[in-house]
Amino acid sequence: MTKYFSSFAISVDYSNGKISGIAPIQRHLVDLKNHFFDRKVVEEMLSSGLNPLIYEVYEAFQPSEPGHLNFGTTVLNPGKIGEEYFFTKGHHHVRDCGETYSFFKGKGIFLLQTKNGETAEMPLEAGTTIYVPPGWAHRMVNVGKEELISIFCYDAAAGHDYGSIERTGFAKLVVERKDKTQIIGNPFFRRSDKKWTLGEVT
Ligand code: S6P
Ligand code: ZN
Repeated sequence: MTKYFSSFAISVDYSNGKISGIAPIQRHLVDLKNHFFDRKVVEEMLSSGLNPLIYEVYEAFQPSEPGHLNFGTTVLNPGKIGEEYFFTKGHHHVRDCGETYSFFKGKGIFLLQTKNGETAEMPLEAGTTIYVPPGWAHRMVNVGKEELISIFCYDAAAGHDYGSIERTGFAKLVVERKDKTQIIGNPFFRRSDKKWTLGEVT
């Protein structure tokens, strides 16, 4: 017999992405130390006690079974580590499913890639809605001066695979060079054994 759960409403503050009654998951630099390209800057910052808050996720979790949806907001702060703009870790879903993101504040780049090596990038601003099809890893990058804020929604049974991205990296990096935002190839993509240093970016 189908088990029905109660409906409910949440209140999102569209000025800052906070959802009342939900404690955010916080990701600081230390949580992304294996994701940023310039490991030397990461190590210098952490060893001198600098551990900025990169982003927060306010998520209304449902039972992780088919039929339910998880939804919430992501608030990605502005900033850079070396030349590379702040970003979310990025992940595949364990059980392939689609996901939507609707952006209502800030400016960014959305990065997608499949395990077969296909990639896609999309510019983000208030009003942009992204559809992430099943099979595509996804990451957002904040290239603006204010928070990049979005609402997401995905299958509650999807699960998250962060390990694949941690091992391979993203195929594309988003950096500021010569006062310009640039999307460049990651020369160490799929080279998790390699010690990254910024001087080696080509
Ligand atoms: C979950 C959905 C978002 C992200 C959030 C942070 O499938 O994509 O809730 O969790 O945007 O990104 P990440 O890569 O750290 O989970
Ligand atoms: Zn996702």
